[in-house]
Amino acid sequence: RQAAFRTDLSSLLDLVGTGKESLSFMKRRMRRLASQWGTAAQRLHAKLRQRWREQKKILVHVGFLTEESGDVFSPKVLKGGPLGEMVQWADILTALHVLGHNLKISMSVKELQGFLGVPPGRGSCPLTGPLPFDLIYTDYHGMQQMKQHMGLSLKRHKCHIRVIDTFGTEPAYNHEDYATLHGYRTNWGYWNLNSRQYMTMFPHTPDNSFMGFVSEELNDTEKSSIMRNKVNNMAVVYGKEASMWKLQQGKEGFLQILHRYMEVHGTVYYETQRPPEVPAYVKNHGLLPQHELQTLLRKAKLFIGFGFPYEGPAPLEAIANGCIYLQPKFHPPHSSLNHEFFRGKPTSREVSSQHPYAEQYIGRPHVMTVDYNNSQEFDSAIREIMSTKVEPYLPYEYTCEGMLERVHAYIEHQDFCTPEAPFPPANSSSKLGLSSSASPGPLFVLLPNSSALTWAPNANAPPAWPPLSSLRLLASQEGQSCVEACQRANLVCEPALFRFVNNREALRGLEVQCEVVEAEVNHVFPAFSVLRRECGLQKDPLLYSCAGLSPKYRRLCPCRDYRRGQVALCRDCL
Ligand code: U2F
Repeated sequence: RQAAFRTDLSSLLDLVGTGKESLSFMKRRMRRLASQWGTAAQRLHAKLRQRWREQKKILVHVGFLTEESGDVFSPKVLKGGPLGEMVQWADILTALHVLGHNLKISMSVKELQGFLGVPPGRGSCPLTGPLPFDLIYTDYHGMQQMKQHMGLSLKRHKCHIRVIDTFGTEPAYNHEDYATLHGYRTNWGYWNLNSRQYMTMFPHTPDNSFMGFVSEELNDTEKSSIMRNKVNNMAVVYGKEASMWKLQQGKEGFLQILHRYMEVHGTVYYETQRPPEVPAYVKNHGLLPQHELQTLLRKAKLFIGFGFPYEGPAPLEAIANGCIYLQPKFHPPHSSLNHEFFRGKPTSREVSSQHPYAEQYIGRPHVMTVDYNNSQEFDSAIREIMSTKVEPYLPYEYTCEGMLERVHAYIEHQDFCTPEAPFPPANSSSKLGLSSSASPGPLFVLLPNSSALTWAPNANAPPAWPPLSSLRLLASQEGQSCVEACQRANLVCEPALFRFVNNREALRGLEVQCEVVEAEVNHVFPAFSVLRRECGLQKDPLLYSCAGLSPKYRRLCPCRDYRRGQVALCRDCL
């Protein structure tokens, strides 16, 4: 069956169910954004020009909202607890519905068992027949539940699973044996998935797929009205829970400086009295419903973060409503090695500020990232913000159309069930060699004015997504990851293309001197050591890692181009 775009959300709203604050929050959000989704659907429909899209059977099992996982989120919805995850799930559900797929939603283990057709009880009766779904979207809690209740059949079906994973999982942590041997085991598990099956909230490591969420998009009339009505000395603090305000105490600090120039507003949850962490001069509105927060942001000039929460949706909403987002730079960066919040998360990613996406992908004039301990720097940032005019801005990838486009592309092109052929094929490498006269053409061609090598696909290359035409091969510096090496060249690391550069031809193309070439299970391979003239290829495709780095090695990096405002997709990816 063909999938037809849907512009009406009523059947989705019926599916979501009732009885919990989290569900009501998600439904309010769906209703509020319904017309934006409708417009986005029409635009994408026109862009895809009647392309055939198969209607997929999709199960969405929201593990963290099940009673069986303790559901700590729902009771906190109206009390300042995390809402980012609910924002994202609401948007994922809406995107899948709008794209026209056949959706089932489960929020309890019982429903999960019902949909999968496994008898109630634990693991004893695994699913015997085929999986009744093409795709299952879940989270880490859901994975655990499926393991308990599907038994061994989970292994057979896991290529159909997508794990929504806010902060991301790096390959070294995902690979069970490797994690166990090398100290990368965490409580979140080591599921041996293809790392692209983990889908994140922001484009963190490209080893994972960037799923994202949406923010409201404004038309030109709304934008100019917002710009006319901005109050230059009005600031809103990022922090709906009183504990987030503690971060500014003790340092006689930046809040005082801010207060010298601006009227400070907050949306901190409270029961009866003002929380002691919130100074008396702050105008606290209490936790607001999303649409009222938007109204407040439309007036405010500054949205200011204190360092926590990390990487939430609110800064994007603020920037989309014409605020400048001011945030602390982290020196040294926070990570699972040095910060409680990230400890035990399956990633070594270094978080350079409260919101690295805002810092790196948006930047000035919309985002200012400064050292809060330097009062002079802070002071001048505030004054600059008050005198700078900015337009509301929303990166395309966070619009409804951008999210639909990306999710559509993943559903069409990501296939983790068909085994990928190694390349070059085991017995034909001599035919494909650079120097071979029998070769239909060189595998790698030097790009003019660049140190990158570009792939000249030849007849023997198997199809890939992203397509080979997007591949640029780079060598990183020692101690540099492929994430960074590609970024430096205005490209992005593409794990799906590692298999094309994990070979001697690639080393030869880069004119690497290798005395030995060995294949090993090591998450920084393919790589080479200049000093020791040693070259290493990757033995286990599950360990292809953009994030990996080692001071001893320069890495072979499969980089690719990307669309402006849609980093998940290359130019020819749609
Ligand atoms: C992040 O979770 P948070 O929920 O703390 O993220 P925020 O950016 O604060 O806000 C999420 C939503 O809360 C809404 C706002 C955002 O869409 O519109 N909101 C509101 O409705 N009323 C208000 O008064 C204030 C905000 C992140 F998303 C999670 O993944 C992390 O677990 C968490 C911890 O780092 O941070």
